[in-house]
This record gives sequence, C-alpha cells and structure tokens, in this order.
Amino acid sequence: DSSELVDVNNYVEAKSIEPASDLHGIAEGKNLIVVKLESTQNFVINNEMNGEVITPFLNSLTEDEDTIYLDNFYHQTEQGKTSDSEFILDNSLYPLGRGAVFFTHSGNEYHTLTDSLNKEGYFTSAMHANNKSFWNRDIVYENFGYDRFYSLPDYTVGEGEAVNWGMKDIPFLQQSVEHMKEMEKPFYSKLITLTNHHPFYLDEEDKFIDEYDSNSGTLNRYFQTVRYTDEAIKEFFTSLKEAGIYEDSVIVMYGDHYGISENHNVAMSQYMDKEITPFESAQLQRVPFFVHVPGSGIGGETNHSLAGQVDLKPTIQNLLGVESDKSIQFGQDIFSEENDNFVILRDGRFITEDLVWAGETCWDKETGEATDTELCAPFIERANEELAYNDEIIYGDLLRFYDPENGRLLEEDVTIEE
Ligand code: GP9
Ligand code: MN
Repeated sequence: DSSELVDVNNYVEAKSIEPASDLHGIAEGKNLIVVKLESTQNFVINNEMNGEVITPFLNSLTEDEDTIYLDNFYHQTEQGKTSDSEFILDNSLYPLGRGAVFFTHSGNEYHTLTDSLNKEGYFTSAMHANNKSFWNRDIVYENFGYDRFYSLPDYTVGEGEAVNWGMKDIPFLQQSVEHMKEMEKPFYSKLITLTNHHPFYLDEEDKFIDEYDSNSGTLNRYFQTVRYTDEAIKEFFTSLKEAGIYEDSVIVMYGDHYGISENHNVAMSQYMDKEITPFESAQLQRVPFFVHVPGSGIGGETNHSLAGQVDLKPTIQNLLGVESDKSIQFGQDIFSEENDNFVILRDGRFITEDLVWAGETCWDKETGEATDTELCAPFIERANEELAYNDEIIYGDLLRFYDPENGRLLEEDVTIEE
C-alpha cells in the first residue's frame, strides 16, 4: 500500500531541485524529436581514427550556437540495453540490475514523459524499423502512453537498404521524416537508430572511412558504422529542413549504451594509448548528449556538466515548459545550478565531481589513480540507497499509490484493493 512509498517519496523530495530558469520553456510548443544513437560512446566525438574524423557532423554540432553538447553524460543501462535506455528516458527511474524491465515489469503503473506530453496536447510516437514485439516494445509503448508505434511494416525496405540487424539508418530516418509530415503538430517522436549495432557490419558503399587496425574486428568496424550513422544524422537534419519541420522542433540526441564491451580492452587501450583501468572503463560509459533548438543561441561550446540518462526526463520537460508532471523521479534538470553532480551507474559504480567508484576502488578523477576509499564512502551509501529505493518502486509496482499531477501519495481509502 502507499505506506511503502513514504520513505521513497521522502528521499526523492529531498533531492528535488528547481530547474534552470533561463532555459525554462525555451522550446515550448515545439515538436520534440528524440534520436537514440545506437551504441554510440562519447570517445568518438571530436576524435580521429588513423587521421580520419569519425563523426564530422556531430562534431560540428559541438560548436553550433543552437546546440548544447555534454561530454560528461553517462548511460545507466544494464542487460535490457536499448530498452533500458528507453525505460530511463520515459520514467527517470533506473532499470533493473538483472533482466530487462521491459519484459519483467511491463504492466506496472508508470508516469512517463510520454504521458506528460499527451496531456500537453502532443501527438506521441516511437519509430523503429524492427519487429514491434522486439524487447516487448509493443506492449510497453502502449502502457507508456505512446499514441503510435511506427515499426517495420510502416517502412519500405528497398533493395540494398538493409544491413546487419535491419533497415539502414539513412533510409529509416528519411522515411521517418515522411511520417512526421503527416503528423498532427506538435508531435513527440522517439527514433531508434540501428546500423551502429554489434557486429557492426556495413555494405562497401556505406564505408566512408577505413577500418581500424587492432586485434578486435569489432572495434575496427565500429568506427565505420559510427561514421555511417553520423552521415545519417546529417541527412536527417537536411530532410527535416526540406520538410519544413526543423524550425518548429527541438532535437535531442543521446547514446543508448556502450558499443565496445570490456572484452575489447586490449584493442581499446591501443586506440586510447593508455591502460584501460576500472577508472577508464567507467569513463568509457559516457555517451554523447545533444540538445538542438534552432534559432535559440543556447550553445556554442562544450558543456561539462555531470549527468546521466535519468536526467533526460526533467531536463526535456523544463525545456518544453511542461509543468503538469510531479511524478516520482531520480533525475534532476541537468542545467539547474542546484544539480547534485552525482551520477550512479546501474551496477553501483558512480561518478562525482572529483571521484569515480569502480572495481571496488575509489579513483581520483583528476589523476586517474586509486585514492582513499574513505573519500567514496558517503557516496557508496547514497548510491546503494537510491538504487534500492528504485527497485522497491519497480518490484512493488508502487507508482499505483502516487498521484503524479498533484505530487502526493494517494490516500489509503482511494486506492483500489487487489
Ligand atoms: C533492436 C535494437 C537493438 O530493436 O533496439 O537493441 P540492443 O541490442 O541494442 O538492446
Ligand atoms: Mn542499443
């Protein structure tokens, strides 16, 4: 019953902060386009591979005056991979430490980003050219409140337009713009790219740069598929402009999870030219994050704020000026001055302004060397507490006992007995 939610609610209220007022509502009434960059880690941004630029278009956005780019933004996914990153986006909760919450708790009550946009009069959709039941998406999206799921049957996969796991990103994003033209405005669309997925295969004509030369074919090919998706994003922006959608839209892009696992540490250490310690491994969990608001002048230089995927929901809601949602969430507006600058990864690792906890070791962020565990101790406790509260919510389906519009626990007598 709702008494189980009291401690959770107290914890969440204590960490709730005032969102950034200068960015509040800057994208109010605009379409929201969220592009999930499959397996894209931050180390490829503003970087080269054997003298070749890996992400020329995304790099240009890092200096664009209408774009905020974060280089200290972490994924918080576990075994549910892409679906975990979707769960976090919509709920500002962590996924589960084992299994995929999209499968194990698809029927819970959730108070989602999508729900809040529905209330604001948005037409909401998810777009992904794969079978609709993959990751249980068809069931979960309906529960999360998406008006429409554009899946494989909504796309025409022409000759040579599929590779690796399915439809290539360039035609996928192009056809998605065609669907957007038909949508009621304002709309929210979540687009999930696919080409940059393990094992990172490409057709010859889509290889815009060479392979890398390490002992890992996976890492060697990864640079090429990332480069391909960068091209797809560039063409997507052009298509949005041609369709007359661009000016009225805010575009948010973020990496869903790592593409290169620790099995490739030898190759990674060759590329990074340093040993991949647990500290470096944790830092490799950074994924790129972009907010692009045409004509806003919000950006221009890299923003080093410390943030994670749980922060997406409150941050997006503040940009769009959504007031109606007071749901239970662990994230904080990234751009608020009050932000805690504390990021917890799902496996218990964490990052503070000065420290990284990884491999049961406390690391000094500045030197990358192990330091006194005592320095990490208070944060270890807080990370464990936060993840435990999160799991109580999911395992107990506790959001049934919470009213997200008024931000309060439901009284005992108005809850429905099971
Ligand atoms: C499948 C795609 C990839 O539809 O989202 O999923 P992943 O393996 O990255 O979780
Ligand atoms: Mn993925």
